[in-house]
Amino acid sequence: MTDKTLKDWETLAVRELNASPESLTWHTPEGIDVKPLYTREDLAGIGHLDSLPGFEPFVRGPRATMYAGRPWTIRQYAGFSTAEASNAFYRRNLAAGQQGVSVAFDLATHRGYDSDHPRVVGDVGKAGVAIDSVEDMKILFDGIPLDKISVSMTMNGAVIPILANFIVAGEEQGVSRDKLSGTIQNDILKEFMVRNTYIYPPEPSMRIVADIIEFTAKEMPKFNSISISGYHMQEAGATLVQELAFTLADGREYVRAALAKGLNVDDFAGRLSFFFAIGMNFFMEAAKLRAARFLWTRIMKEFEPKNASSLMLRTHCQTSGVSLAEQDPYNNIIRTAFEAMSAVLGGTQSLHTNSFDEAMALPTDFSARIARNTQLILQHEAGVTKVVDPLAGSYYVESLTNELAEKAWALIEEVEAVGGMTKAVDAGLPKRLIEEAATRRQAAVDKGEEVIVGVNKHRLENEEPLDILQIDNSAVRAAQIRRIEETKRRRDSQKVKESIEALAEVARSGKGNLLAAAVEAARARATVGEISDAMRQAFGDHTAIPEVVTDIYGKAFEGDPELGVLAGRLGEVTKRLGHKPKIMVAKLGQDGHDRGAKLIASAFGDIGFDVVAGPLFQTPEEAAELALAEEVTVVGVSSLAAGHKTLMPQLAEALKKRGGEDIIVVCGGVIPRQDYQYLMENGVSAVFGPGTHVLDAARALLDLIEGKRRNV
Ligand code: MLC
Ligand code: 5AD
Repeated sequence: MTDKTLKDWETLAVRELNASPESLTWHTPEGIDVKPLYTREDLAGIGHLDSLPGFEPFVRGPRATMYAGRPWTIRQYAGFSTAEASNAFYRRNLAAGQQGVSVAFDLATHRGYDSDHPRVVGDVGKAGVAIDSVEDMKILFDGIPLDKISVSMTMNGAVIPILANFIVAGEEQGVSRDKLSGTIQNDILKEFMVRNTYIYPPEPSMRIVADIIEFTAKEMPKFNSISISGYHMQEAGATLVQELAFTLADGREYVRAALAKGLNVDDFAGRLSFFFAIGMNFFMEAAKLRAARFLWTRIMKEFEPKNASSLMLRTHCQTSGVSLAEQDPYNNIIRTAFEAMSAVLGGTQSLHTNSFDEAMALPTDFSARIARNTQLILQHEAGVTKVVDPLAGSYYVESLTNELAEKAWALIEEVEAVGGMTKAVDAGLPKRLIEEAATRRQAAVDKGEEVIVGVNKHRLENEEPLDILQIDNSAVRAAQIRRIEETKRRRDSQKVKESIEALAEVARSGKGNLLAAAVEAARARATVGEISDAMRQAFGDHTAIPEVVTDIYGKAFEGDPELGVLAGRLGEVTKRLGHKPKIMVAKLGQDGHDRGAKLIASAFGDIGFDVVAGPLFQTPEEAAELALAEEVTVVGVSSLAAGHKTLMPQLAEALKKRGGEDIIVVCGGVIPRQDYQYLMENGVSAVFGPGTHVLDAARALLDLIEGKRRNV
């Protein structure tokens, strides 16, 4: 008991600070004002406080006993090179304590291209494993019993051929589809918003989602039909409120799509699952998961389900890739451990912890071991599994849970007001809000308002080189092409033709289930590319028009002397050239991660450059042609999927061939230092790694344009 009041505390605080305690309030990007002190008074009016785990609204967790009964699944996302190499990696990791499998496919597969397609030369086996047919899928799961180990597959664009291949690989392993447990991502709306591995336009894409929900509801009772993902929104720069709201609004849209197929809500809702990012805002991230469960119950109630499981939000979490730095990379181990703890305190069902080499390359055995052990130590040593929802009752966390829920609900209502998520996505609403938030955040980091240790504070003078995983994509591609040829030689081409035609008819007519038809084609050894093309003919391709937000970065730096100096130099260069220097921000190959590209385009525009935002998925030749047509001074390529060593020299060559050797070529993104030399020797004038200050990049570009640093 205490006789002190909040007023007493305030008086004491003023004495300590010589200022009002309100001056300590942290104004978060979510628009939440975090006070330095929370008390019982902050709990007034919060409705969920006395709820129990396992019961609605599930704030305290979907299961009654949570980790005390069964800990979360340690499910590390991985995939690289060939099916053989990835299979061996999975088996090593499972033997060392990993509990579930999660497959990362390469970008060629994501976008429905076989490894022999000319558009994917730089992508095969790079950011994930290359899968062209059932033959690859069988190798991928060789020795992994699909009736015992649950498998998540992150696939959205080419979701039909991949899930079909998985079902057939199970069959041929002796596991019937009703025994397959796992999850398919199958969340296309967020692809149009942020992740960009779509293939078809929104409408047929939504049909694909609904067909998969229908098929799994009827035939795969243990399989989660969708993983409704906010992860990529946060990676693209969304605030936690945006991540929460848009993800749940997406979920609502998928429920409506499934109901429109004539399904009964209780036949599928229990197998909808979620996926969130867990960044560095420790308490807010834990609160976010609690708020997500609360809101999902509210949303699902509208559909009047009978089963409690239909109201329950179950989720996977991944620690945040974008929170990790290239500089002083061992700091990333610490960041990831805090994020993992936050996910666990929030009550996640399954978790991936990132590896510390994240900002440079895919994990090695060593970095994967540390990432996995972070979770094993949490499960076995930290005591966090013993008690359900240990943060409950915390004035701060309960208050945050409530505030996040309220703010997210307001945004969900905004989405409803424009007619739901498909319409909102069509209108570009969420994408714009996320890109604005991302640009604001970058400005805050560049200004040092947001501290990243080792990047904008306490930076090391000398960075030690790091051993990273290197993948020889031309060798992988050659091996894949050999297997495609062999598979095509051995298969019954009549059967392939018939099954592909049948699939195309299901696509065209709108009658029948796409996945059911694709299973027949996959069994006949039709390839991922052939199955995707059969649907492409009926559905067409989706093409996004690149749009760039303005006046956010520039505003944040308004009156800043550095920006003034740059603007002055830019003015001189403009006079000398007779026009503003024009930069084309390009994306090559199937790499759709465009946060960095959008940021640069937006910030450079604000600084005063003339900016052309190139479209996604260009070949080097297409990019060169556009650069010449636009008469640009500089082409800046943003590369996040490791295609740079193949694609950058090809771009330089393509420019030269067309008489554009004067155009300066630079690149930035996830590029390991080991590759800088190679790039500089092959036509690239400067490389900007992760953590580059945007104004530094602008300064370096002006140097290059003024001829000071050409080909250093
Ligand atoms: C759980 N169970 C319990 C229990 N807790 N039983 C008794 N007591 C308890 N306390 C039961 C569950 O009911 C379930 O059985 C079984 O144990 C497994 O538990 P789970 O909680 O369902 O875990 P899991 O199988 O791991 O499923 C988690 C999930 C799922 C529902 C979130 O969708 C999933 O694994 N998602 C992973 C998604 C993923 O890895 N994505 C990677 C994206 S990477 P039953 O019988 O009820 O099922 C990415 C990056 C990129 O996207 O961009 O490339
Ligand atoms: N292997 C392991 N992790 C991967 N990620 C992406 N691709 C792979 C892969 N092939 C992780 C990174 C990235 C996030 C989207 O997923 O952490 O930031």
